[in-house]
Amino acid sequence: MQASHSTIMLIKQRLAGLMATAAATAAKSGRKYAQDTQPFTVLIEGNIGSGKTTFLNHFQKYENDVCLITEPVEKWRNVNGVNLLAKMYQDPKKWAMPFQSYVTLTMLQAHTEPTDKKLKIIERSIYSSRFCFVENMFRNGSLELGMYNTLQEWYKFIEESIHVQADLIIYLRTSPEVVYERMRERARSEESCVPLKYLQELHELHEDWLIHQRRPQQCKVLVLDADLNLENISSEYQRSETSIFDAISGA
Ligand code: DCM
Ligand code: MG
Repeated sequence: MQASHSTIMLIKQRLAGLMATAAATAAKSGRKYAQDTQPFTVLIEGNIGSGKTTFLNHFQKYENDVCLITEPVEKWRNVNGVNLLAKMYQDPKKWAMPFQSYVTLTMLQAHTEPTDKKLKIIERSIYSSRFCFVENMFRNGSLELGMYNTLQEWYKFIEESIHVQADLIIYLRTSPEVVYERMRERARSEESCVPLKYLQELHELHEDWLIHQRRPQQCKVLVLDADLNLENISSEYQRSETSIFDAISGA
């Protein structure tokens, strides 16, 4: 009980600290926090098990020129000894809110982390949290209206005061049935309770945002067929590499 409360307080304090710095910077200069600090940035989006981490690993060979930021799952699994990812799946009504607050903090750290590389590739973003995961958690009752509204107020404030660089989104598009099988094969212990229905809902929200454009659009979207297995996906990887390098040279 004590540990839960102090973890939630710690997350709130850290997020508030970052926001205070951002607000002070924006107010003083009329500019957003982290503005003009970021290189050409690619966001890798897709359902759970769509192959985002594998995709990022493909770019390891360019590590001298590319800043690769994998999704901070390890941070979510260990917030000073507390596994927030597991708690969120075990007791979503209690833990979805602190979990998504912490995801927001860690994604902002990824978006604003300085680098001298000329390309940054990030696994997921604050946008997929907002448009897909948080939306879904509200719809399925894990987030109450007051919690959801609080997160929306944070997103609004972040939008006004923090620069989130996004030059290209690569959408690893999959079928829910395919990623369900992959998720079960990967067998991440926290996800053992995730049903196919959850992946279908997340799929529809990704489609609404990245295909049907029912959400604000951040930048150009490149859609890859990520149902393909590892042996057959190399031509899709090649296509994305070409798009990234073309976009950078045209930028
Ligand atoms: N996740 C979540 N909310 C977010 C981002 C991620 O609930 N805003 C969850 C989904 C997965 C895990 O975190 O269980 C990340 O795994 P993956 O990278 O395979 O999608
Ligand atoms: Mg991953």
